[in-house]
Amino acid sequence: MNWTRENLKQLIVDKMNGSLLVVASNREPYIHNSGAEGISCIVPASGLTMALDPVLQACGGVWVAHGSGDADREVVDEKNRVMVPPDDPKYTLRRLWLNKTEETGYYYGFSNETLWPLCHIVYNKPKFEEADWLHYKSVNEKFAKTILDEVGDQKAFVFIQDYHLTLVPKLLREANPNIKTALFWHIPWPNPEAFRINPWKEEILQGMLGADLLGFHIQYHVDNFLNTVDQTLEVRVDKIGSSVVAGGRETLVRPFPISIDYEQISRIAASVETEKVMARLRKEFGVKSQLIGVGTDRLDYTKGIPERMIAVDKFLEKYPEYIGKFTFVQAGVLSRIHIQRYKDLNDEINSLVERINWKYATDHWKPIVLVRRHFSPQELIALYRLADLAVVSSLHDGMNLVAKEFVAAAEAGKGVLLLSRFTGAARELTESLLINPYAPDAFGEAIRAALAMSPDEKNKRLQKMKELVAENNIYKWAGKIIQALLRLS
Ligand code: GDG
Repeated sequence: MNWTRENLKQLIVDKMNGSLLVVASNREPYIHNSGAEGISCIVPASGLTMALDPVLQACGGVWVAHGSGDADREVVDEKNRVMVPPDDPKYTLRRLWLNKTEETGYYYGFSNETLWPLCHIVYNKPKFEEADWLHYKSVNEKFAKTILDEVGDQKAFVFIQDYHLTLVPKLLREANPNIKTALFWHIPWPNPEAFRINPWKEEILQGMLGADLLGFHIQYHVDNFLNTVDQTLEVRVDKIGSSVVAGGRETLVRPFPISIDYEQISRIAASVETEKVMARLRKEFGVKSQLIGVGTDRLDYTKGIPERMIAVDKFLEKYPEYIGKFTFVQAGVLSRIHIQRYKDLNDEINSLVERINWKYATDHWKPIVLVRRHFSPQELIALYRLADLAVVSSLHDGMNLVAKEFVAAAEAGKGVLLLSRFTGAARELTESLLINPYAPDAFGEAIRAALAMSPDEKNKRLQKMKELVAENNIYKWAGKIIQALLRLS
């Protein structure tokens, strides 16, 4: 079956029998901010939003999330609801509010200084502060209450996102056992040895096991999760059936590799408008060189951005004939900047870029252009389209959507993907140049290999990956999860 927005919609209309679909996530899919020209609305840079917004647009329903924009309160009704997308309303966004203390403890603290480093094995020690944990618990309760309010006495499926909301499935089950819930884990699940240091591991696992279905990107994360549960809780783990049985209830645990809207991205990529945006971006970046490398990420220490800069240095050192001919454009939106580790990363990237640019720059050229601003989806596509190579060098990543977006957008015969082996995407995109970001010399060689590759070889590799991503698109991901959830009801 070829999954499209249309047949996903059909599946939901046919099978949901009037049940409500609720998505819950920390981050909202649309943020309203006020500026000099009044209120504007942006789509935040997150894999999750890129993935789920098309799904809700296709099927309607409610998205419950933290309202984080400074004009968010101004556009909602008395129940904190607003219809989105603003220019073509398709579904309800229900916002909930967090005060500064809650946000600090739950979001910056427990979610991003505890669970994020705990699950990404990148040698950054997690923090375990009891005060953060208490805020995390109370914010999870707030989410559960808001979801229950939206559901009322309707039949509902609730699709919960990620590590911010691990306690919500159990809270929903206790309050309303008729609701069917799935939780999708967007980041890696580490091995039991890594997870066992978490002082609240039992409560987190029990919270998650309140769901009927737990999804991870790849089988490896499923196996790690089942092993973690096996070693932590007194429950029955069925490794063959891939489920956990506790208190007479079963939670299925399955891999669902997330993806992108291939069709939409490739259509925008081939448009005349994108060509104009490409020319504008070249000008903005001041890039005159023939060959362009591109990286686009949230500035996060898991994404291997310094490692990428060092690889560019190694490459130019070994192949000086590319001096003046190759420019690497790193686009990165600042992320989680209230956390010291992220500030340090930002400083580290600045000083690396400064050092490398000083080493090689000529009067009219520098090797690395760092652009720290938010790009529109079309600008991102234009950026991919400009690239002779794109680098995804995560030290550890659940999936990595940038890799798949690049595959969809890139020009066949021109673009080459360098992809870290430590991403979920590496399991599917095997025609990329797989790299180990921890090995700078070999990484530098891979840049050279990409640039020296024949157009024919580039074309073959990219076409194979395009076919794969076109088939395994975001609608398939959502459709498979929803089908699995519906089968349980
Ligand atoms: C988590 C997991 C998993 C980036 N800059 C801009 C922008 N982006 C978009 C990209 C892409 C998304 O943000 C980033 O997605 P990733 O998947 O690469 O990474 P995370 O944000 O860490 O996502 C990850 C994902 O969840 C989904 O499950 O793949 O492993 O860590 O879509 O294009 N978007 C816009 N402007 C930017 O400047 N509009």
